Amino acid sequence: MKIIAADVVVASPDRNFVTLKITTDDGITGLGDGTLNGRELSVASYLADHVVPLLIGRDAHRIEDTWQFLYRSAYWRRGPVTMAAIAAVDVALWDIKAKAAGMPLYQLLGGASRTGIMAYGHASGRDEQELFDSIRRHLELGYRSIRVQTSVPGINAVYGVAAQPSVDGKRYDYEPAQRTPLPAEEDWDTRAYLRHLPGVFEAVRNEFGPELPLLHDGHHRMTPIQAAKLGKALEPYDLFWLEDCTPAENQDALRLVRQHTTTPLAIGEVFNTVWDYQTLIREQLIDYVRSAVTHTGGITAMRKLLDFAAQYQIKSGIHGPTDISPVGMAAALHLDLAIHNFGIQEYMQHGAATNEVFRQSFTFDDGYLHLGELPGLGVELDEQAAARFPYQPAYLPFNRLKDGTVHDW
Ligand code: KDG
Ligand code: MG
Repeated sequence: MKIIAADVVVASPDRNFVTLKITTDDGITGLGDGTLNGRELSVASYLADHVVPLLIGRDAHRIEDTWQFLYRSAYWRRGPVTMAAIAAVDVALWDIKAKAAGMPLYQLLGGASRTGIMAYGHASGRDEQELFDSIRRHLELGYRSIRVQTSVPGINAVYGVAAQPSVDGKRYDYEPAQRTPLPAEEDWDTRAYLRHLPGVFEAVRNEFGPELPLLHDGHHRMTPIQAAKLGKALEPYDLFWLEDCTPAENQDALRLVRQHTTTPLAIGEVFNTVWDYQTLIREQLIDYVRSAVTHTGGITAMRKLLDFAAQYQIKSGIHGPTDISPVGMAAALHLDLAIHNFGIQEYMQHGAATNEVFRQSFTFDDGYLHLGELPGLGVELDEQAAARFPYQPAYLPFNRLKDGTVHDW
């Protein structure tokens, strides 16, 4: 089965997405997601200028060989742009192989290990009342596990709070990228955040009881000792996880956090290979792997990463914000269903325009996502609809401290 065409489709329904469509000589097509928030065109160029010419004429069935060829033959390894491009090819080839087999993709990964995929949603509020209302709304929507993000007195714009006004006036849910010519500037004060957050979780536990799984994203803003302090302070509220408590380019940093707290730790949405986790997994410094299929070299690489994690009782928590397209989301769900060490799946719902461009077949009910039985990934791209939403420049925001110093966002 030879690859005869590979087309890069960049579309911006509610936000920018980069999609690769591979076509084979027997008429089967496959889709892959290569969206990298705020840097979409770099992946589009990497694919169109450097990868597509290499794909034409290759055997579409040789997924592992194609992965190794793209990873090793570039000489320049790793990095988010490269790994998103490889992911787009890899997922499209798995889609094709599963369609050729006439099976949903998870069947080729070993079949279902569970009946549904537990998902968490994002509740947030500028104050307690708004946060409680948001949690109730998410429970009504069917979520049974909830991420809690809150405004902090003294900080104007905090990551993850949907109701905060956005500079472009077009924010939906908490989507952080904004269609502005320059990145929006936000402010940050770690000590104010550390003082405020434990009280918020105490109030949420008092209101919603002990059973509801609660998650929180620290979004890389603390030093290791600050993260350790927060983990300890949150222990009475029994979090499902504390995510990205400190930037983890330096994996050793997590050793310090781990020594001080039993709050479960999740990390890795900005990582792109198994090497980023080498110390974290081998020394059991984390509990959940947060990588996205889209940013980590696709299903082929994620399967190996999660199998490595499984040996250390570390589970999956695959990244699933709105900047992962429905194609990348479906790829995550097929893995979630098949692997043994599944933990939880992040699920932010896409907007109406995105769902018009990408026809997805998975469903969500009573806290669980379900894949249908369609062959392949189960997602179709409507290219005519996509053409109505041309690319629009958009940036993630960045942070400054009160004294003007640039801080992690
Ligand atoms: O593009 C950046 C987002 O994907 C990120 O801010 C989302 O932290 C995130 C999460 O946990 O979903
Ligand atoms: Mg996160």
